[in-house]
Amino acid sequence: MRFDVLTLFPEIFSGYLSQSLLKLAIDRGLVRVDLHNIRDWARSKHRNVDDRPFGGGPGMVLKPEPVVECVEAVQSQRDAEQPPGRLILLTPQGRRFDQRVAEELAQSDRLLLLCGRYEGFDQRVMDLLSPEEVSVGDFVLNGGEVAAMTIVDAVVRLLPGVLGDENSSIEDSFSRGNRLLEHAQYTRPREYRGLAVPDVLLNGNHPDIAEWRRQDSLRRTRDRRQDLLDSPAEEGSHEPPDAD
Ligand code: 6GU
Repeated sequence: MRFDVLTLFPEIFSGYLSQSLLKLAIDRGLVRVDLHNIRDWARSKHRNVDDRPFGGGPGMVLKPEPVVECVEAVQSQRDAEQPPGRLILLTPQGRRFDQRVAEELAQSDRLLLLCGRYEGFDQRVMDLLSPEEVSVGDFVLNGGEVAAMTIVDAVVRLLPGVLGDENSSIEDSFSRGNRLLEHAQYTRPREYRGLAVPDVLLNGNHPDIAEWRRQDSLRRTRDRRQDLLDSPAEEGSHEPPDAD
């Protein structure tokens, strides 16, 4: 899968790309991430990419020309038979990103992630390019870069071969097949500062362990995220366990 990240601050991604699971996936040829600096498409001598809003008001607006031309140039980097990829614009005005959206995006061969800054994009960027607008939550970030990293991170771990089998993402919380929060986990020592690991996890009785974990997941979900239990089951997902 190929990601193209269009941003005024490609350096923000550099550390992330050279670390972690993503680095492994890139090295193994499963993922490619290309960074593009929108400023490279600025025309003026001073390479301005933003300007004051018509009508007045605080902050600066990203000019349409460098953004549109950067997107078009990146979209044209492909073989004739390849589709141009899904264009996603990161904005707090967008469709809310969640695990379902991550699973949907993971089906794509190529995503272009367009990161904004300042007070946003000139409306003609959206009018001309018709991007899908995506938000990572109901709060305001200083720019789309952290949101784009969030999306890359969540999507990459869903790609076949990226996680080892032992860390399969299929049972992750919030995925189509699981609307429960994760159960508690313990490791050694068996007792720490007077807190003991539950006996059931120590006796090797795997049906009992599975049942304890199921109940713990359900208990946590009820306490913390009742909304996950209230929302109707999705096509193809398992029913939540009985609430007893
Ligand atoms: Cl995608 N961008 C910005 N700037 N703020 C956000 C966001 C995106 N999602 C939530 N807040």
